Amino acid sequence: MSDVWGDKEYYKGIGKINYEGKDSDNPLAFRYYNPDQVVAGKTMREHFKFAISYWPSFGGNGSDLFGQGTHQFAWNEFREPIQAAKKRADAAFEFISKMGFDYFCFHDYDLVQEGQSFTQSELRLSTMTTYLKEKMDSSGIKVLWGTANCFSNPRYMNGAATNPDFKVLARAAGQVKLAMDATIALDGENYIFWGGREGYMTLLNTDMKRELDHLGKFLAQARDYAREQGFKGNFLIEPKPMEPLKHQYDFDCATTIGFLREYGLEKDFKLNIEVNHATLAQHTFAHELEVASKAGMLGSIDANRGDYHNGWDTSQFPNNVYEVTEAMLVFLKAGGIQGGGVNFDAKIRRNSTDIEDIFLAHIGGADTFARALLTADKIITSSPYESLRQQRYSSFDTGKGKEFEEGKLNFKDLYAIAQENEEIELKSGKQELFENIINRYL
Ligand code: XUL
Ligand code: CO
Repeated sequence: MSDVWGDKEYYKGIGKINYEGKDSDNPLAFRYYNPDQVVAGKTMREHFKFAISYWPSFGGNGSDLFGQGTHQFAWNEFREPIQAAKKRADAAFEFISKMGFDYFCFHDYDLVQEGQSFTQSELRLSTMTTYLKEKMDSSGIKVLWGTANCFSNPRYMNGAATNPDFKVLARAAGQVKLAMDATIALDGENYIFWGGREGYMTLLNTDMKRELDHLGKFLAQARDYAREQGFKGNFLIEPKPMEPLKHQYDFDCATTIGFLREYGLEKDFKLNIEVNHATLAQHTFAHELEVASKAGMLGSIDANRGDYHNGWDTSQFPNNVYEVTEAMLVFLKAGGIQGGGVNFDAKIRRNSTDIEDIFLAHIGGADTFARALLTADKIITSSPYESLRQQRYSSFDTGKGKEFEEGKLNFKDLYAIAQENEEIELKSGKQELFENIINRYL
């Protein structure tokens, strides 16, 4: 094991996290996430493909706008960029192995600090790609997705692919090329675009049509480049309505699907849905999954949660079993996610300063998803939920309703039916019954 971790064990005293069942009192054990347990025809491991996010778990130190870092972890103490990156990778691989997860996700400059020049960044990335490849080979840990951070550097303050300055757009393209090269070299299964600065603060200085046309072209060229390099995975867009910008172009799933179709990208691109982004868009997580699933674009999930009393992205670990169960109903009915997995894009709180806190956080998140999956499966297989839902639409299963669905009636036919002027009986939507079914199976 120690060759996977490097020469130092960072999480001393914490061993492999195992499934111990719901009656276990051990806080460092899974109580619901049993990787090899089969639910609806697949193991939990296959359903979820749980991934660790490099950036919230190994990128920050707990600092916020009001105070300096509180996470004094040993791998954070190195200053020379390559050495720091290697120590961080050692800690990350030790953590992922101990969690028993199979995947991680990264931004280019999570792996190593961006260089002073483009060429220096390219060199640093390639050094780290080689280092990670060895660790992946010896541990069996894989890349769920890679991406480029085209939002932190000041050059992207007015956007990356939607920047009004062509030089910035070209620089972003160069950066995305390198991030794609790294993802492909590490056999990454998907490539993500989160348009952190793709949007605007005020329309007064913005040509929206031109910006969106540029974004459409940029994404098409990026796709063509990666396909030429043999990349077979999904390209995924991660919608978010606001923060950092006032208006982000990928507001929510529906908006993003419209954009992808307008620019002819719908065959290669799917969606990566993040729970807290859904909340910020005033949607439920389940709603966003349903919109994506209906369009055949349910590609991946960024798992976290927001705080209903705050209006910003708090990225806490998932813990609301009721809500995740609603989401797992959509997930199971869609036959799971296509190509992606469940990536914990969540961070421990600033005052969670113990070495074990990051384990507790991921255990809680995995158990929430597992418990919700088990509940959703029971609801689908043993409750009247599915038949009650179908029954609501039964007037379209026979007679004139069926003819309408089959396109055999026109608007005048509907008028004629209306003229028959039959008394229409009120039919209850039974919302409370549906809600009670979820609680009963929790
Ligand atoms: C930001 C966010 C990103 C993306 C990847 O809110 O979710 O971390 O997941 O760029
Ligand atoms: Co995310």
